[in-house]
Amino acid sequence: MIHPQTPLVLHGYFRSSASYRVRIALNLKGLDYDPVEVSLIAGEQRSDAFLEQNAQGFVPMLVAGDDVIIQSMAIIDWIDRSYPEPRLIPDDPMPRAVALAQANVIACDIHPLNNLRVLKYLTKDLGLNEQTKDRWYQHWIIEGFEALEAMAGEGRYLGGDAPGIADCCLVPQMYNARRFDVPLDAYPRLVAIDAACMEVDAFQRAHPDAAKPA
Ligand SMILES: N[C@@H](CCC(=O)N[C@@H](CS)C(=O)NCC(=O)O)C(=O)O
Repeated sequence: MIHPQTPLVLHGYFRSSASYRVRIALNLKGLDYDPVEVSLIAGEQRSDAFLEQNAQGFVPMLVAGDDVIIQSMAIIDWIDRSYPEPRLIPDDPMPRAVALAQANVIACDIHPLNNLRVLKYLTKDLGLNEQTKDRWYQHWIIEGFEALEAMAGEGRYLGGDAPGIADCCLVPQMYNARRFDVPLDAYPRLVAIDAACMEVDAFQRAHPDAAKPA
């Protein structure tokens, strides 16, 4: 178990949904951390200093004492193993598989197709206009949300009675969906779960509007 006093520093960007997931997880655990804003717009994730710690050049990156952890799902798993209460990823094999499958619909099958470098490639390298790029963006959310709506259980949260790793992924993805005008009427379970999460202080404090530097 990690020492409770180990300082945690989260390198992220207020609007990055992968960073948003980790902010939620840290807040749900009641952990204090120092946020370091990495401006993706200014390209700070590509600076030599950042690449030295994170060869992939992505946010989020969590620094815990002398350790550097990258990839939001690995970071949430590390947090969950280091600070076990409340659990974000169940221990039992079947609930664990369900939670990770729900989370991965977003983390593996929606988000990577829509992140900044993909959108830049579509517009700058392949010459897509803004309207076509937005259609691309919406398409992958709609396809993923159709599946996730069917996979959502009866609980207040995707995690059941308490928020879990899939809720950490859902709320930022809903934020992105709204930013890109994806109609959400077809996903009443996801809308209700998102609303339930947003009643929880840990989710409210992680919102991009709260994380945005002054
Ligand atoms: N699979 C990674 C994805 C991280 C990712 O895509 N981060 C985006 C922001 S949400 C980023 O840093 N983009 C920088 C870029 O595309 O240059 C994770 O879950 O951490």
